[in-house]
Amino acid sequence: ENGYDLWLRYVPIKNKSLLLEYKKQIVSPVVLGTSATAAIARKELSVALLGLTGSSYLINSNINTSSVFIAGTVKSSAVLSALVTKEELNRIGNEGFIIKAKPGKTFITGNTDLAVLYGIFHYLRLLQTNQKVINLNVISIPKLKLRMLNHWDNLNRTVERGYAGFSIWDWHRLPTFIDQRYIDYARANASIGINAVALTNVNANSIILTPAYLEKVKKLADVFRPYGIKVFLTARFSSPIELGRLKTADPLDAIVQQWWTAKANEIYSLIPDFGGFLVKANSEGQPGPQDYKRTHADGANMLANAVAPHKGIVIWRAFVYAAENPVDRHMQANDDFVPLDGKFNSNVMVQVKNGAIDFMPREPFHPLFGAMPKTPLMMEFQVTQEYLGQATNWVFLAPLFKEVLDSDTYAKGKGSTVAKVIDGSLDDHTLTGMTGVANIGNDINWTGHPMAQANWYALGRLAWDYNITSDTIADEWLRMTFSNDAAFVKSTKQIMLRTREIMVDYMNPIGLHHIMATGHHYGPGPWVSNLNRPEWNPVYYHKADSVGIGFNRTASGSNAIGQYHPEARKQWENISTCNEKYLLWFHHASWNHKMKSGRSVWNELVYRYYTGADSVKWMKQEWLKQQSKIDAQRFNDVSMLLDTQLEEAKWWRNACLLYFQTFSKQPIPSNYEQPDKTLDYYKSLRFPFAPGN
Ligand code: BDP
Repeated sequence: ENGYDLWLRYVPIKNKSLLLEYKKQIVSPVVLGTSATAAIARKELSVALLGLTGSSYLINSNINTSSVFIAGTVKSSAVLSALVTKEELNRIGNEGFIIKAKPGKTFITGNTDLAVLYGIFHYLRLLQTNQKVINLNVISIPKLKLRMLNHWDNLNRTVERGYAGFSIWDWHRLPTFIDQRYIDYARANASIGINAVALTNVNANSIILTPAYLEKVKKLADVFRPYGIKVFLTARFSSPIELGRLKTADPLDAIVQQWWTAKANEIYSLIPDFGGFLVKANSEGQPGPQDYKRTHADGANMLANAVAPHKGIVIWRAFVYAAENPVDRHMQANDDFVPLDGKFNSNVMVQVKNGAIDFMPREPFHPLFGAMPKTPLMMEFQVTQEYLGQATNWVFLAPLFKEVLDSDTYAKGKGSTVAKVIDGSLDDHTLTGMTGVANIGNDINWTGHPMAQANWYALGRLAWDYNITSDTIADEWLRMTFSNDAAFVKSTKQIMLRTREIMVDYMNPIGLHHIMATGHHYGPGPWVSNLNRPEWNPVYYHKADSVGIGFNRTASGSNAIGQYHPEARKQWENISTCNEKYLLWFHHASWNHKMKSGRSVWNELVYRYYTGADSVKWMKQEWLKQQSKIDAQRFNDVSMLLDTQLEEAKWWRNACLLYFQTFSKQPIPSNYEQPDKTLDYYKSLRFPFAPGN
């Protein structure tokens, strides 16, 4: 197997008694409805049942006397509407679904055909993961409205921070040629509830807004629509100048406003359900309203006005930092955005990265969560592994996502978690959402590393319901993607659940961050100090010197910690009680500062870097035991990548320790295998064609 089928493989069910049970439950299956979505649901069910049971099923569109498996909207049949209460129907909204089963009867229903499709995917997941389906009483409602992927795909098909080949959007052959891959992509997203995609890079190219490209976008939107997926585009703020030949892109200029209104009307005439614009402005050289001395709110509201008549929204990113903020880049988003709380139009969401720096292996939650109660905030996670080993390292991201979502902002007292900020419940917002920067490319297995598919899957599952545990997500995904073999699932799940901590240990232990190499971000570069802007240099972040290491962000330092609510701060502000996972994030600790383990900071770093790298050996050993359990191709792919991962873990370990040792002046204790190369060797490494740059 090459991985193309993702978690939708539908292989024969081996457990004979379960198979018998399933066959009894599924007789003369019916999926009611005449829409394209209902037709997709029928097709999915027939493909899945053939694969899973080995028998071919005709999926009816009408109920007959032998039908015991009935799916459809409540409006489509009295049998279904009798099953649910008015209250339930109100509660489930447009996308939630209900599944009820008792021996010999199964019903799947909701208010829309899309909800029914989601219900069918849920039901198929139960079969794929070999669960009992005789008695079911499921009500499943998405916790977030927008469950999104952001593709950082360029029009020339390179993918910024993409490690799985080139973009799956074949702009050259669109609009006429519809690649089967678009359909398979939409289907995979629908299976996990993803309902929105931004097709283009946030570092936007205005060409996407030209008529020729909008025709292409329309075709993609047409493919995605029956799968419940809305299309968004990234809007380059200077487009009125570049495309409209205007002299300015000032958001308060009436001609500029008219230009955007006309552009929005043009887009909606082609794509009536267009989602709206995603915007990166005044960040890393991108144009924006500040170029005209206007605020982010001025910029966002201008675009929001243009899409509002069509019910579109604007997603405005809070990832901003400028060279003029020398003290601490950590603070700039709050400095810029908190004063704007309450100034954004009602169809604007502000999209915030999970942490204040940049998708590091571990960051404390972003202080904007809990600081803008009047503004709906959208979560931005990075599914593509820019800073987490790119396409060679196996890391399961659900634990990272959940760590952030479960963090308590204390904005309205204990229990004001980040999850409650983004689901709108804390501050009473109806626009809610979560996005992941996609890890998808045209590699045959979609995501480069076969195990990285799990991160796409996890993003979708958690956007639907952030209460699902990492364990459950890994379990489901492994069973569907590889095998239901109990021993395989148990061992491989154990690996998955540990991967993130292992990676933190060999890359960024005890709160280190942003110490990667320049540009491509591949591998370690803690020594880098020669880049133009101070906050691009790793030395700015670790601040190692003869006394110690770490960034003092407490009141005696940059006081970035002051951007958090006092109760939240408590876990970090005192060096002797600080949660050690974040020690060097918030403190400049002396080399001899004593950790809870009894080790000094230096010895703790040594211990973590070595334990992390050694744990990759353990991952490999455990993986090798799975050889007989799965197909040879994917087994071998993962084995080879684990060899690379081990080499890279040692590289991180040796390079970082040798470099930090020049400040600590302390030895790597002799019981550890000593680095076999010099610091100069690590510094001399160059990767001119590293991907994703
Ligand atoms: C950084 C990436 C850069 C992105 C930027 C962003 O290195 O390629 O453009 O974030 O999110 O992580 O805008």
